Amino acid sequence: MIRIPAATSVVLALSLVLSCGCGSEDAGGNEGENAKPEPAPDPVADSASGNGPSAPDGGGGPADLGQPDGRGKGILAGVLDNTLAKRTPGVVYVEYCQGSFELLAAHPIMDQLAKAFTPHVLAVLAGSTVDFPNSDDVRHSVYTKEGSANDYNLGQYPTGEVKHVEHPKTGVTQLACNIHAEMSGYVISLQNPFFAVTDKGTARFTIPDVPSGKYRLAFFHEKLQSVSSVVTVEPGKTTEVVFRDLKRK
Ligand SMILES: [Cu+2]
Repeated sequence: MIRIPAATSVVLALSLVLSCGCGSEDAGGNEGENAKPEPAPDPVADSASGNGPSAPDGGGGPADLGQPDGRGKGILAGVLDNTLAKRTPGVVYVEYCQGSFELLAAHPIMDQLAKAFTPHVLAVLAGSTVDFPNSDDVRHSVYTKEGSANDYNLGQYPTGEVKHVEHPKTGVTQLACNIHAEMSGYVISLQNPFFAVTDKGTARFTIPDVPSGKYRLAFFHEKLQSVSSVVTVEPGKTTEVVFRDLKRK
């Protein structure tokens, strides 16, 4: 309500995406036709990086933001256009999508191998139980850093043991090990299953089967300030989104 400038720029971002989307119906990977997201104004960027992924309730977006329109499903694809994102993965996600979503039957896995959390970044639906095996030949002591969305301390445990941890809250949970200071990992828990971890080397992402409608698309990357963009998913089509001009945290 108070953030009129934010609302204005959301509409601007939306019109950019819409106008570019019309010309790229069959464009696929055509770089020239890509929609360019607007960097989020500071308040949005702050809330995205400060609170992690969350529902945009109270935000200044269009009233139908996050509401599937029931016309079908489409694909969100694109790239975090930044060298740092090519080196380590990030997570691109639909911030809020109305609906209730089933957890995967199999628990997502955050392994420990060669003194590293594997994968480095794991994205899950909030409420998921994550399995933490120790597949390494040394003991580890997993705990979460201060300010994490989900807090836990698994203590020390040896090779072959598995711990199971629920992640009820949405947001960023940063992992560390008491024994190996170099170990670092992230569990990103999200409100809906429309997310993807970016590919190493290219920083590209593809989110399939997104219900058609308008959404706010955001990302998490450990070294980059988060920005978000309003995107439109059309039935049977791919909406290409390029996050440009990204700033270091
Ligand atoms: Cu360790």
